[in-house]
Amino acid sequence: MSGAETLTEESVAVGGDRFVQIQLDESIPNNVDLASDRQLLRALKSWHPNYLEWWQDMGPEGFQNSEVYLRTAVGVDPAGWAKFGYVKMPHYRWGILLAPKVEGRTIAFGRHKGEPAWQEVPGEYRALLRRLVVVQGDTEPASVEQQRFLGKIAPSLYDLRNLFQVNVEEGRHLWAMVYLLLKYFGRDGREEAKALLERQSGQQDNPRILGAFNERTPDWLSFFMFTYFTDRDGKMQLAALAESGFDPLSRSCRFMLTEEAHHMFVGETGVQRTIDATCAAMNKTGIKDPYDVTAVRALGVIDLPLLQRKANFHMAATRDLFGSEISSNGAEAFSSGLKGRFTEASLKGDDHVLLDASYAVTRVIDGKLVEEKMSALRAINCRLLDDYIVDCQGGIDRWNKTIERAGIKFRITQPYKGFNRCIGEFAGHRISPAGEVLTEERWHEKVGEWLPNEGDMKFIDSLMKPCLGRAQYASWIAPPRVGINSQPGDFEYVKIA
Ligand code: BYC
Repeated sequence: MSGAETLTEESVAVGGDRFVQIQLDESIPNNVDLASDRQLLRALKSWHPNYLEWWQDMGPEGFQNSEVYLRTAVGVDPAGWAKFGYVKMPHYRWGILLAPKVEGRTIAFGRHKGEPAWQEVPGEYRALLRRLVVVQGDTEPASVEQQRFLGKIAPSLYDLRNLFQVNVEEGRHLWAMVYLLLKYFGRDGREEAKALLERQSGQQDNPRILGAFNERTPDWLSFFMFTYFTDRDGKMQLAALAESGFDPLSRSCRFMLTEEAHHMFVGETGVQRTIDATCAAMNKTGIKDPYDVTAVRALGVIDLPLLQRKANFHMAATRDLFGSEISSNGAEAFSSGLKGRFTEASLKGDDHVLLDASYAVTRVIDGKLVEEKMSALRAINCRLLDDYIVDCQGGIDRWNKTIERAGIKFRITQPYKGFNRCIGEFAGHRISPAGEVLTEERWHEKVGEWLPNEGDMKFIDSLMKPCLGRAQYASWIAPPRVGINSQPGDFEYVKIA
């Protein structure tokens, strides 16, 4: 490689007078032979400073000079793909890692079923494929932007570290999609990669593409609900893209799923620990009635009905991320072999082409919920959503076990699929969590019981005070049962600078 194209030891301005030392080809953990791919290096060279600038401006506010105990993906060997150590976030080694190539892999579904998986972009599907990569990529920086103010109100150093772990890994997931854009989509890929750093969550003029990624994540309960429910959409979508006939996309997504598991763990255990603290405080003071909200809140913990309302909000917003239940885009993404169903390759019972297959979709017809047999192809989004709803239940069951064990009569449930939806079959209809179609008037009477109301948000806000001493936890959340990478209870997960 010529000196001009070597990206070692370069100082890059990242806005104002901030300089970050980068050694691009050496410091990026990768298994894509980056060092010998001149074109890709050149494209990354112009994108990377913009990424660092975005991270400084839109990433976690404060803490950029703090040493954080982070996991860094350094390879794809299941036995040792990551290493742990203290790192300042702007120096995190965001890498480009693809799951190992499966020799002889064929396309498992759609009209190209049985053909060899594509190693290059199939020309006839270029625009659709690029759109899928861009939508996936857009969600990653969006979530970092949504969470950027949470550090200042973290309930512990352990949680602060987990937040930053999720943030840097979402950053790496952006890299994974940018790699595909820069490597396979030429000039328009470079433009799309640039635009991924320009759209901003919640911004009026240039918002993020999908609705839920423009919502605020104003508090830690929202963060835990987001990482349990919305990162699980990430899991489902990545799993569907991991089935792709475009092999580089499949391999990227397969590796991203490895990291995604920790994000959902943060969500599940975050809610779990919130429930632990609530149940312990209620039992300690002898409060039996979970609806005695005034008494429960006076203990500095979050009442269970409020937890349910928060869960309702996040479940509905996340269900919208699956797109319309009946979608010609979805059908085309499947038929063209770009995006499969959940666990497509191992699904039994149909031909994976689905030209004659049907699928039951619930629709609202004349004010009633009616199940209709639709073309399975056009109902591909509906099916993924149904699979997602099943997948959500495991953690909810574990939360309920804790409540039950504490002897408190309360169950967290999933609201009906059509509750509070803005996209798809149920959009424009008022449907209760129990699945009744309501009048506008009735909805407004009841909505404060089903979704977080102003009083709820004020109360949560009042609890969001930083608690950043070693081994200390805010009143509303219990300590974790085990430390990250088996660290002891008083471990200093973040050395705050
Ligand atoms: N908000 O036929 P339709 C993650 C658009 S999360 C706004 O209904 P389609 C993560 C749609 O783009 C996973 N717009 O649906 C989690 C389309 O626009 P165009 C992210 C929406 O296209 C946590 C039009 O409406 N990955 O990784 O079959 C933290 C008609 O669309 C929405 C993916 O989503 C919405 N909610 O499916 C960090 C995978 N829904 O194209 C990360 C890639 C739809 O006509 N994306 N629209 O201008 C896809 O597979 C599909 O684009 C969708 C939509 C499933 C999103």
